Amino acid sequence: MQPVTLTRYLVEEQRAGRIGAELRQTISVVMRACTSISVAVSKGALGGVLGEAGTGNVQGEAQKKLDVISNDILLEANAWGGHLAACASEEMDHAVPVPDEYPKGDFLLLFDPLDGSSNIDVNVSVGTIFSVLRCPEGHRETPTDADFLQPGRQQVAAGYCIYGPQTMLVLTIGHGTHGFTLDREQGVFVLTQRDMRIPASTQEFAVNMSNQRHWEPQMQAYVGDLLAGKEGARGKDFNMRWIASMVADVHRILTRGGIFIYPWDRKDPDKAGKLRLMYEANPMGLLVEQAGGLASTGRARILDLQPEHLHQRVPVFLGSKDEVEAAEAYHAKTG
Ligand code: AHM
Ligand code: MG
Repeated sequence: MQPVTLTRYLVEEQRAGRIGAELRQTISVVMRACTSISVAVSKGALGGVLGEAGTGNVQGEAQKKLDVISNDILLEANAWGGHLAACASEEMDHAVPVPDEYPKGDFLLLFDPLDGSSNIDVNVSVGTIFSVLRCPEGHRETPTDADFLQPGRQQVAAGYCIYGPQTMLVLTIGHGTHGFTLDREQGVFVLTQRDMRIPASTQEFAVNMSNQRHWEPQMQAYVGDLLAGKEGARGKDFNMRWIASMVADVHRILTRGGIFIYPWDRKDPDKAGKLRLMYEANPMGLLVEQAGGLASTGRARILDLQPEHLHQRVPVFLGSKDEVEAAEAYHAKTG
């Protein structure tokens, strides 16, 4: 049987009436950009792309050279196609409308150009995360930050491209979550995991345990019971994995189940945690829900949150359904 390429998958989805031509083009362009980022990432020291850029982003984090390179590749690739009205990025203060010389399209694109980039210099998997929203009626010519502030359930597509031993795209257009592997010789993504499903129950969790002492009591109690294993309230042993690269941790969960947690902690007066709602939690949340899992703040569904600003942060609990529900039950208790 002929392999199903990403192009063919998207054409068939368009024929089935599940996406329009502009959204198909948007996804294709993002994937072209990700193919270029994959090449830059894989060159490493040979391409002179490792190390700090010497600049900071809007959240005051030091940017790596590859953060800046990846952001520029995505912006450039998406400027002229006529499918977008504007882009917003974790690495830029405000949304950037499509330049005036090009036609504007119906969609808004958000991205974290290189998530987990603190891992890049040690040759651990990193990735690009993206989310697509519809531009509100009548705002296409003059889109602003406010046009992006839509709940995650309104995303029309979301995905990530992981740059690991294989470069893979994991994509949803709201009809299941599917995995595509980059055939590096041909330069095409091939459908390799149709309809990824996250097992409902799990014995694996992912969290940065070094923050344990800063967590709220509910989170302490929940993880305490995971660590207590068979002898504790949960009655089973749990294993732990933490790659510190969200794409890699979520990819493992989409492949074999688990729960990924980045809670808020007392170091953060806003009680929001580290991860960004618009660039990380929403797209990953949609992918996980479309694979049968859950994505929660510990107290509410992530995809129902009304964003207040572009770079908003949010606590994240996502993955196997039964385990996210178990974590929510601990957080429902007052303490
Ligand atoms: P980044 O977008 O600046 O790379 O930060 C997000 C990353 C996630 O990929 C990962 O889950 C998390 O930060 C790791 O944080 P920590 O270093 O606190 O373990
Ligand atoms: Mg990130």
